[in-house]
Amino acid sequence: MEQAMMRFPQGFLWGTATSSHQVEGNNTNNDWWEWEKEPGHICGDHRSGLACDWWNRAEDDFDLAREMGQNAHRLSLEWSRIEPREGEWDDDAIARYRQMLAGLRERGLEPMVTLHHFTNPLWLVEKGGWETEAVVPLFERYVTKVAEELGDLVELWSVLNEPNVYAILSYAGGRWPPGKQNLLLAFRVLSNMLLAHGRAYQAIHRLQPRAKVGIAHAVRVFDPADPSSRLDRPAAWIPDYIFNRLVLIALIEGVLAFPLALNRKVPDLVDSADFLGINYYTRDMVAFDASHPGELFGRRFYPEGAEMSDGGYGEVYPEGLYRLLKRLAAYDKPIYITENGLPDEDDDQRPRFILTHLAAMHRAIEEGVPVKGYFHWSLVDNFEWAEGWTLRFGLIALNVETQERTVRRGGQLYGEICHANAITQDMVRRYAPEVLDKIFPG
Ligand code: IFM
Repeated sequence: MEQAMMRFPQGFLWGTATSSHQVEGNNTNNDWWEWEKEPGHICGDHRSGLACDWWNRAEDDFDLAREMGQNAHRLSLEWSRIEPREGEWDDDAIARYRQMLAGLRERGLEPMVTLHHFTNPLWLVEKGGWETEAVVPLFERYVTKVAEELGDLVELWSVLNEPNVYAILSYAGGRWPPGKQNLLLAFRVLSNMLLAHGRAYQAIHRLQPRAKVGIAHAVRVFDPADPSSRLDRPAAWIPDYIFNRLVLIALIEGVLAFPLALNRKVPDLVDSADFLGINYYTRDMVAFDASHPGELFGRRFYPEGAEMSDGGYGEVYPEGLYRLLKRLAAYDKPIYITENGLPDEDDDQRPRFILTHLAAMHRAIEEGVPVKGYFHWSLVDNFEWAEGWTLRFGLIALNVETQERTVRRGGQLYGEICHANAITQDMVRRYAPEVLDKIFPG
């Protein structure tokens, strides 16, 4: 008897995602490198150091990705390498990126390139970073240079990674450089990033009319603790609006909505996403709480009894991916899942996580949501920002001291799925039999 199968559309992109500072090593010329030096900033005072040594050996991991049957990879370029001093380009760095992108293509991996993933050149920080609109033409100049030099190798651009997360953690939460705690400043930073996105979108299209230019936008589910409560519902609506929707309003309608601005219309931003990339990890329950003004009166927590990933990173909630995809379908844009994954060092959850999230994505696709690709975070364990090396997201485990790699079971499963462009009953039986009935009911 033929076994039941979940097939994915032909030409579907299967990949993983990484970012420059987290994998390259020795990114000494950016704000994170400086930030890491200060005791107390990073868990265990870890440093990114050599990271995964991609500056010297990314190709070894590209080989592993190809062996797993992947046909795409999302990576980011390090602005501080390409433009180490204001207005000066490093030809060797650009050449190395050319080599990496060509290396991906040679292996049949379609690159998706991010131009800003949390780190900034030190010279930019000295000029005020993202706090003033002066950054917008500077970013546009960098993006133009990159598109001129590398555009022949790249068709998919996810210009900014998670501008909402960057603005909040760096300027309101104070946990990331420059460590500020000022919500109004965070909104200003987010506005400037969105303005920069608009200019970058136009600049890339001037040079490459057929390129697909989008974003990697972090989205979360915010559910009211009590759905019937007249206080919990708005308490959950507010973070949904600020975290999820402001960015979408900007990229679709071209409007910086309140509290970013008073509905400022920005022509460069109108319809400035050829696709929507979403980074999905988890959901928050939200209860109204008058004693939490800093969180806009919404106390956030994980549901009791929820399955949590390592270090309390978040609830494992695959249904959230389905729900968000259904919502995003309203924007009528191709969608990529530009990140999805979990920290799970011993890999006891990852196989199940992959299966249940991909099943949720499949359900959305079957119902007509135009999902074109999925990039798991991440290919290999890497430097997890303020959590240092304590959280391990890799399909491949990394021994940071020896640089030795070991493919986890989750990686083996992902490889089988990529090769088959499908999930089979047999895969579920072998990797996570406990969810067989959920994934293939009946
Ligand atoms: O490691 C990060 C990545 O840089 C951005 N998205 C979330 C990942 C896991 O926390």
